[in-house]
Amino acid sequence: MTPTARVLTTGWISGLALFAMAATPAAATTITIASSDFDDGSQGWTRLAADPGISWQSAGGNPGGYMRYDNNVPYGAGSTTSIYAPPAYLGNWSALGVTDLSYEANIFTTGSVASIGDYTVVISGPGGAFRWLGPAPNPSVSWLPLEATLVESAWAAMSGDWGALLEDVTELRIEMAYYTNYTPFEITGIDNVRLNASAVPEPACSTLLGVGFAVLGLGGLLGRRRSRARRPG
Ligand SMILES: [Ca+2]
Repeated sequence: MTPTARVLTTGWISGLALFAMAATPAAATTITIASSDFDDGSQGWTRLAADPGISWQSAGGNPGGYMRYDNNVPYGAGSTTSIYAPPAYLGNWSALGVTDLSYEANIFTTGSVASIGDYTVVISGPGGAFRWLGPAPNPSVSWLPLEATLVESAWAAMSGDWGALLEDVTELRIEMAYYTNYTPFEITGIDNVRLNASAVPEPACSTLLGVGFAVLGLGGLLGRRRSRARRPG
């Protein structure tokens, strides 16, 4: 191979590497860290012993199974009327790039309403505890989509520091009672919980692709050199 041909080959390799880098989209994409459709069970979500009114139901969700809260079942001391997330939802939310927690809530019956609360999510850990300030309950929409966006202004501090909390979220609970009421009591449901994050593609990926092309090109050059060396003469 002549020196000119070698320069041309190197230029071709560099061009491919540049093309690979330029072709990689820089925009963030949404990924789901954890999700629960409750179609085959409670899928790791738990409740306190003080909340026997919370149960998994195999049908009546959106669609399929869902988690149900029936306030007609007497609750015990320390009740939080909440479902608690399995470990897949927990961890360093800062490093994971968590953007929001979304779920669907249904109020099958409000019961006789004495006072009205909010849709509520609570996250806590060694760094503190914050409560999502959700909207007022809406019993007119079946399976209302809700989104607890992970910006500090959408949450109220119960203790600690927002940044410190997000580095180690050890508990996530979604409250299922929205009213203070008297008999008959409220019956509600939750389905389709998702913890979403933003994934920015690593530049290292496209760089590696470029290096890969370069290595392939170098391999080709060496191969041609060797085959030429074997020729007699
Ligand atoms: Ca479901």
